[in-house]
Amino acid sequence: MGFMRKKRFSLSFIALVFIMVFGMYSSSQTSYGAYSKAPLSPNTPTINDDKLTVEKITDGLDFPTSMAFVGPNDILVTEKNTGKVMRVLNGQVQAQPVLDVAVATLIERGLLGIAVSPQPDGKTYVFLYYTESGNGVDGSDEVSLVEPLGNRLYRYEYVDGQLINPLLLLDLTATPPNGRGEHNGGKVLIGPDKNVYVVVGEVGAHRTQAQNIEDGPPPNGLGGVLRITQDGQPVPSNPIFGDELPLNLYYAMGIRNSFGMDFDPLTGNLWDTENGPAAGDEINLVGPGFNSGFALIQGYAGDDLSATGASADDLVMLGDGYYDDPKFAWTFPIGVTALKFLNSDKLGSEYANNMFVGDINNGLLYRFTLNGERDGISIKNDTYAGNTQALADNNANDTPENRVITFGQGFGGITDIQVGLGDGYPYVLSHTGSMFKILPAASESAAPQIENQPSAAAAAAAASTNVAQNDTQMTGSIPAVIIGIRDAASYAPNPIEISAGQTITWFNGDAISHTVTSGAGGDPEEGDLFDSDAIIPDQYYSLTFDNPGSYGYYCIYHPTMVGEVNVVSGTAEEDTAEEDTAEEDTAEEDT
Ligand SMILES: [Ca+2]
Ligand SMILES: [Ca+2]
Ligand SMILES: [Ca+2]
Repeated sequence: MGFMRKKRFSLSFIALVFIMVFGMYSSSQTSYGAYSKAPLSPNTPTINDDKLTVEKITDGLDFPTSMAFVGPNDILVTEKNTGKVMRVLNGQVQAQPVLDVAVATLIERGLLGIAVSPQPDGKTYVFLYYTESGNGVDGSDEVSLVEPLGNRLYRYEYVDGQLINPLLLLDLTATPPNGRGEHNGGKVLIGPDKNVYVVVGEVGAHRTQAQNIEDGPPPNGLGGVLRITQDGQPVPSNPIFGDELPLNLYYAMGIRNSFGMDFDPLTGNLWDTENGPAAGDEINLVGPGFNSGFALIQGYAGDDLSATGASADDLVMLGDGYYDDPKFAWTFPIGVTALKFLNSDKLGSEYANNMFVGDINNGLLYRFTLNGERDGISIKNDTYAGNTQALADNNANDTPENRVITFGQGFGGITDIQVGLGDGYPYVLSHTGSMFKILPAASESAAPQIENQPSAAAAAAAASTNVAQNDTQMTGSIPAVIIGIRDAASYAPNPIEISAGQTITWFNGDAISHTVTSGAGGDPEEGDLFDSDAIIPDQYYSLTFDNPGSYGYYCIYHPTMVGEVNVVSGTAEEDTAEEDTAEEDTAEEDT
């Protein structure tokens, strides 16, 4: 999973860097599908509880990654690629940024994390984590190969609507052995102990003892949750893994990458989400000394999803390190992101202190309930609909199981979830630039109307237009259905036999996003002829085939899903011998 704007451009760029500089490393895990993100639903996002509704706060942000409240209806938002901290005040994105830093932007690099900490003396500290540009220019790593300065944590003071007096607290390498700008982590939290917690991934395949490589170099600060004081010092009581820098900064290690963590408001326990490669997205209970198992174990150790044959005994245990299995795992990738406990009962007592989790591939919002001891996840209670029995193993090992834990959908890929200061409602941030709030359907919103927000009537009209577009797409079109991860039975019918000039419309009937992408996984020409990008659940994708031939296709998220379209000469049309043999109908992108 990840954050990339222009998939093909960046991928070819990365490939070039790879060949020039890093030829000794394998690229076998490079699948550009890992960077595809869910679009917004053509209609409004929805919650699977009729008592609740979704209100749009704004759609005026540019790839927002994290947010933090500085007051009621007053939110600071980080933008990944501009390096700007924007202020959303009463639903209005303020014209001038609160801060504008220079960021490296390739793939998952950028301005990634923010945390706010009011001080006893009345000051407000704001902590920012970002990949700092090497030459003061945003995106120079993508455009002109300028090496970033590092993944850095700064402390600022928030004074009169500006962030001033930057103090560098942490300086981690952003240079990836594999040449890709991935796995920089980024979430920042203030703990119940007032210390600063930041999560960082393995930054493009660094391999040290923090990635459980026994004979590897010592940990270099990557691949874990780091904990420091608000002045940037090691926490005095911290020799969890060891007492020398940078080992004494680690609170947890063995983490491939993460886009979400939060403290349980009832117990003070830290929880995180972690991203598997092709399998094994996780939710973890992160105690001091937690070793999540990467790069030897991802998902449940017993499942051996990484096919290493490793057990917990094979991991590198420094100091008081310990291994624990995830408390929940997905066998199929969803691109898990934000994690937040709802520390209010404003949605109803059944949701108080539930854990909410987002994803980037599907635009889904998940809800989890904890067990009585709050040291595990328990999906047995009667507030879930559907087959909870299939989730008694706390393992979503087939896509339909995802429906049980899905709380809402249509948000576009989710990058952050926070609870409103003052109103106690969950706020959801989407890479698409939108911010939403979830609230009781009958309740009046405290936020004032936004001038540039379409009226309810206009929104309804837009929705009906979308329906009409879909109907038009369907007219005269050959219907097909995306079933799920079922090898050659993933798409039905399969193969599809049509005549040149005919259009196929695929409907995604599964619980998660899939794609219709030409070629096959690992094929260097994958996606060259056509690529739907993420088709979210219950949405359509149409494609007209003008030229005869046999076209293999697959899902970039789940390359075992394969299908074929066989196009025979139509009576009405000649083969036009165009270079492109397929023409995409991108109606759903118009919204
Ligand atoms: Ca900037
Ligand atoms: Ca793990
Ligand atoms: Ca299961």
